[in-house]
Amino acid sequence: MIFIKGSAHFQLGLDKFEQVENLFQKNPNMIGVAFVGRSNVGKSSLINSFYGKKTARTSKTPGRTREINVFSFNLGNVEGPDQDLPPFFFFDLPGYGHAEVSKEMQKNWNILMGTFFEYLPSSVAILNIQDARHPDQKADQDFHQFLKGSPHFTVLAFNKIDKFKKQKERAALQKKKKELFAKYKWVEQIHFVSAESQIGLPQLEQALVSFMLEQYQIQSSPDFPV
Ligand SMILES: Nc1nc2c(ncn2[C@@H]2O[C@H](COP(=O)(O)OP(=O)(O)OP(=O)(O)O)[C@@H](O)[C@H]2O)c(=O)[nH]1
Ligand SMILES: [Mg+2]
Repeated sequence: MIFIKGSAHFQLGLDKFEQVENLFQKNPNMIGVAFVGRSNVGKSSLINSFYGKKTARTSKTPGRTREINVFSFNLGNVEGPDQDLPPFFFFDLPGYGHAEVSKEMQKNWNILMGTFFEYLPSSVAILNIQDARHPDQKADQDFHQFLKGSPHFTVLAFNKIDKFKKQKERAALQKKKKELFAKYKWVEQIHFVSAESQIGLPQLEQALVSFMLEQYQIQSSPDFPV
């Protein structure tokens, strides 16, 4: 079995759309996962939980991540990183739908994100994270309308599932899962997770690892244009 191994290395932070354009034009074959969702849903916490230590900065204050942070990491087995595989990438995105930011910041965010998704290689999956207690908020719906027709492999994760103490709450979320699958046809999988208690993380990790290895195989094929 292949896992996300060792530590992640912070590569760079992007806060200008020209930097985003430049990165993807120079590296059109980057393989990885973009973590995107409303502010405070736990995007940075989930990245950290894959490494068992602090990599991405997290905070109680929504809007902590203000730029696109790029991390590289290795895949490997229990013995350690597989040196034959290339580095893979996680993109920690600033949260969307944050009401308290200024008009100017919102405009910058729109341009930055617009450029990001326009240039994002199809070898990068989109992991949309939502708060399990408040799924499918207006900002999430807007994001999915924006995503519609995108060629990217898209997965939805409901985070903070540890906050659910009652069976009734879990049942309601199961119902929501069905509803959202029907509504957002481009979503391939829905996971219930907790960055805090680690529930569901091995399954989510394997889904992301499978996607990344598949992309690596596609790019290693002799038919792949270089
Ligand atoms: N109970 C619980 N709290 C969580 C979980 N994941 C994250 N949190 C908390 O939620 C808060 C926000 O987490 P972040 O990881 O900073 O959220 P983010 O989505 O990166 O936020 P922005 O960078 O502002 O967009 C922190 O106080 C975390 O400790 C979880 O699974 N369960
Ligand atoms: Mg963050």
